[in-house]
Amino acid sequence: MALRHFLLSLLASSSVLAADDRGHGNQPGHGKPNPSNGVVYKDPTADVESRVKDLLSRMTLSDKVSQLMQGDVGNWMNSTTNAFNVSGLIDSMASKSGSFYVGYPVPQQWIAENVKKGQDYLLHNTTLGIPAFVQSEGIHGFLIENATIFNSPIAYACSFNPDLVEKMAYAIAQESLALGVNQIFAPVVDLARELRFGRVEETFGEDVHLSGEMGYSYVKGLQAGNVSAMVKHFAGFSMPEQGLNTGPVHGGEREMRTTWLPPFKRTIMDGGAYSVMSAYDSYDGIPAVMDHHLMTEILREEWGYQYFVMSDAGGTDRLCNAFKMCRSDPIDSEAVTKYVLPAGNDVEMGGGSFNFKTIPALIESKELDIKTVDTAVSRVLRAKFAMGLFENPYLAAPANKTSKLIHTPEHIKLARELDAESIVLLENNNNLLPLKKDANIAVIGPMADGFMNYGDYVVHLSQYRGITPLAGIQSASTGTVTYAKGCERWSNDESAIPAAASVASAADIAVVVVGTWSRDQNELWAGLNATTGEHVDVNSLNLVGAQAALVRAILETDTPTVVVFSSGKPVTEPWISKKAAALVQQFYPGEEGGNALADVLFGDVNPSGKLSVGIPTDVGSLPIFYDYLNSGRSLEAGGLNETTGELEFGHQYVLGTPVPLYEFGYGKSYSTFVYSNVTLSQETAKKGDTVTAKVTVTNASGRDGQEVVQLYVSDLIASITVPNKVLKGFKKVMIKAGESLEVEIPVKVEELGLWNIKMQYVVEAGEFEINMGTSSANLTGPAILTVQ
Ligand SMILES: *[C@@H]1O[C@H](CO)[C@@H](O)[C@H](O)[C@H]1NC(C)=O
Ligand SMILES: *[C@@H]1O[C@H](CO)[C@@H](O)[C@H](O)[C@H]1NC(C)=O
Ligand SMILES: *[C@@H]1O[C@H](CO)[C@@H](O)[C@H](O)[C@H]1NC(C)=O
Ligand SMILES: *[C@@H]1O[C@H](CO)[C@@H](O)[C@H](O)[C@H]1NC(C)=O
Ligand SMILES: *[C@@H]1O[C@H](CO)[C@@H](O)[C@H](O)[C@H]1NC(C)=O
Ligand SMILES: *[C@@H]1O[C@H](CO)[C@@H](O)[C@H](O)[C@H]1NC(C)=O
Ligand SMILES: *[C@@H]1O[C@H](CO)[C@@H](O)[C@H](O)[C@H]1NC(C)=O
Ligand SMILES: *[C@@H]1O[C@H](CO)[C@@H](O)[C@H](O)[C@H]1NC(C)=O
Ligand SMILES: *[C@@H]1O[C@H](CO)[C@@H](O)[C@H](O)[C@H]1NC(C)=O
Ligand SMILES: *[C@@H]1O[C@H](CO)[C@@H](O)[C@H](O)[C@H]1NC(C)=O
Ligand SMILES: CC(=O)N[C@H]1CO[C@H](CO)[C@@H](O)[C@@H]1O
Repeated sequence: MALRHFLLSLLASSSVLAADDRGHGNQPGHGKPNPSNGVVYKDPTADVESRVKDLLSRMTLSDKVSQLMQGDVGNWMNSTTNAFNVSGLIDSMASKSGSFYVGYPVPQQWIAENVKKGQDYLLHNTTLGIPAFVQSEGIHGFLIENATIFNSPIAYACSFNPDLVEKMAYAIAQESLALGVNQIFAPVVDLARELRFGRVEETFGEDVHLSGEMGYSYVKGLQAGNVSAMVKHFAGFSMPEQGLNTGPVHGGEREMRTTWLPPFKRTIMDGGAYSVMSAYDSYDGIPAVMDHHLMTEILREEWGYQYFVMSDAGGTDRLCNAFKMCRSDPIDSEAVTKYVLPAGNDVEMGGGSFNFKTIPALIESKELDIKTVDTAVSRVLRAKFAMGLFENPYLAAPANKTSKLIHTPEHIKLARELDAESIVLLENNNNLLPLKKDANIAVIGPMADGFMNYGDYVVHLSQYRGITPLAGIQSASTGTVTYAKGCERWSNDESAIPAAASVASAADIAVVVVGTWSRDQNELWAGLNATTGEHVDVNSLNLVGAQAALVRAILETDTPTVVVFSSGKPVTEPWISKKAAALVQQFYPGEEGGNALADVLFGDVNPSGKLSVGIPTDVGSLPIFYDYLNSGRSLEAGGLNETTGELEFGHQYVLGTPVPLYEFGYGKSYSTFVYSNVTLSQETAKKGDTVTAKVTVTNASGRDGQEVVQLYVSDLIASITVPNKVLKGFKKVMIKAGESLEVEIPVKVEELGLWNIKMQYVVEAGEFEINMGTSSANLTGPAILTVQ
């Protein structure tokens, strides 16, 4: 066996022969998969490392390279006719058999059938029978027609409910697996720290801790359902220069370690994720896809991550065509491979030049060490063995069972529950909300009807399926519900506004739904208008087109008005906060969004969402995250005096404020929660201790409600500049009307550290302030913890 392996490697490593010999081990074979008799890698009782080693020793160089490039079901499935192209299958599997992508907007069974054809071929028609990762998207629902669409990550992060997120991910796994998909490109644990960036909606918001908890829960849920997670985008991706997609990110090692990496570490290491996707950007001048320090020194050597990293679509080519680090016309594939593979990016996604095809030539010319290739391949195989893919490669359900697995009543119910818990009540003057069911309601606005305002990463034509705000309100109301669009979301045309105002005037209550919009995975790239989503960045956070005029006109009627922001990121129209009777933030909904909104508006659900991202008064105040470093956010605000109409000049800013209009963690309830002071289980502690902080929360209202109790820590004196405060724990609790609850949140002292001037992680002795409360700016305390 060793000799055969040696000879085959020699053959495959000759660049001339390699072309003819591509995929030797994956060439059509004859016969069934070998029973495991004596073959270690086929023996499920053997340990993973032995199986990896054994299999690797049997692989030719081209077998190995084939594990490192992503294939695509489009090579054997015609996505308009479902015609099977057998030579396309054989061809594709010869060079790209480790994984293949199936995120096409086609009928469900086309995917199931063609996944089966791919896995069948690998198992029965190749010598080694290595099953593939079958990959698709799923940040808020599996990307296939009629699968359950949950609300966007920026939204469900507002639920502060990790249990529901875990259930959602488990549901996504069940729906994916029903068609044989075993790997999903999610979760996204980038942080929304640059709100102009189009992909804010794909994140869990601005906060390090919340993002880590959401990512962790997502991975736990997905992988419990036997689908592997691919955590993205590693790392530091989402604060691009000028907010422009894939633009350079500025920052240093300390910021990387303090802010960007902790959510990844929590999600990847504690969550046990089987794969990671590298990011498109460069951070401090180093493209993530070739960042040896990040992917090898930190991810592998410091954290101990055992599995693989895959580039994003076309991400490797960017070294030449975006970063100008190699010749781009034609792409210098050898240069790309030499940058990427030794740095620790093991697998190349499609969408680019498949630069890894040059691996054999680079081995031959000794520019690349075979050990580097073996390491990368081992990581891929390790993930496959660890998740049980060899034992259970056919995960798809029979066609006549998929409807019991996909878009089930339980999943639809979960989507509604999660959505309702994610809605954030921003204002509720004179307790206008909840509305009476028999009120006559005028529903107004372009986001209220006619399409579903989903965020990006939904399958083509999804917008026509789901419960709109109008439909949700209609089905909950016992009164008369009228509707006027008022304007198109993309238009300046104000001509329909007066008619909408008349409709509002005739009703008891007006509900105006305005905001931003994105597009599905096809339309987004087809040049259609949108204001958020991947590669859709803005330099203003104001309402677009005639929407602001529409809101103004409705607010000028005598009808009490609820404004709903249906959006993928904060909208900055502070005047609406002052003038509207109530203001509700519903970040991009799921398919039950209209019902969830109605649940909250009519009080069937008491709102409990808290902002996963702060809302500034204006785009000019960015960044708006609450955990700014000490010395930040000096305040001497100026602005328009609303009483006198005069300008009042300040300095920070001259005519504005750096303070968010609504801070991270903010959100009202129909209940009123009163916090007692904070106590600690111990007031002095050592590094290894876990201290429990306790606060009593009283529901001083006649209505049961859920509250997200938040705990923030401030390091009072530190050897470097640290954040003024950071969220270190939260707990969502139900408190019955009139009752009090003692809420305990553990704080691990080892998590109170910082990256010191020598770039070492240390917990410094001294005093830490612990505050608990209802938002990042409304806290009780402090309790002082002295770390010895
Ligand atoms: C799919 O089939 C149609 C109809 O035969 C053909 O026009 C189209 O080019 C095919 N698509 C691909 C990607 O081969
Ligand atoms: C089938 O696949 C082969 C090999 O990839 C390709 O050359 C051919 O154009 C494909 N045929 C069709 C009809 O798409
Ligand atoms: C999706 O749902 C629609 C409407 O219920 C139905 O017409 C269509 O056949 C479904 N498609 C699949 C693939 O289930
Ligand atoms: C795979 O092998 C079987 C026989 O074992 C054969 O019938 C089948 O045609 C092969 N499939 C392909 C795509 O070559
Ligand atoms: C996951 O796979 C294991 C092992 O094959 C199996 O026992 C379990 O039932 C599977 N769970 C789901 C949800 O598919
Ligand atoms: C489902 O299909 C399988 C064949 O794939 C068949 O044996 C089974 O009886 C079918 N079940 C139902 C409920 O139709
Ligand atoms: C925006 O896109 C829609 C299609 O979704 C189109 O009907 C409309 O004309 C476009 N408007 C502008 C101004 O681009
Ligand atoms: C606005 O001006 C009035 C009258 O000078 C003053 O009493 C009030 O404090 C000002 N308001 C603010 C917010 O500065
Ligand atoms: C702080 O939150 C409580 C509810 O817990 C609320 O009653 C109070 O008005 C808030 N204070 C401020 C300044 O927002
Ligand atoms: C905190 O609460 C305890 C128990 O209710 C009380 O004894 C103590 O005085 C409170 N401390 C402060 C500073 O309010
Ligand atoms: C209806 C009800 O239970 N109301 C109670 C709400 O909570 C306050 C404060 O604890 C009590 O005083 C009310 O009786």
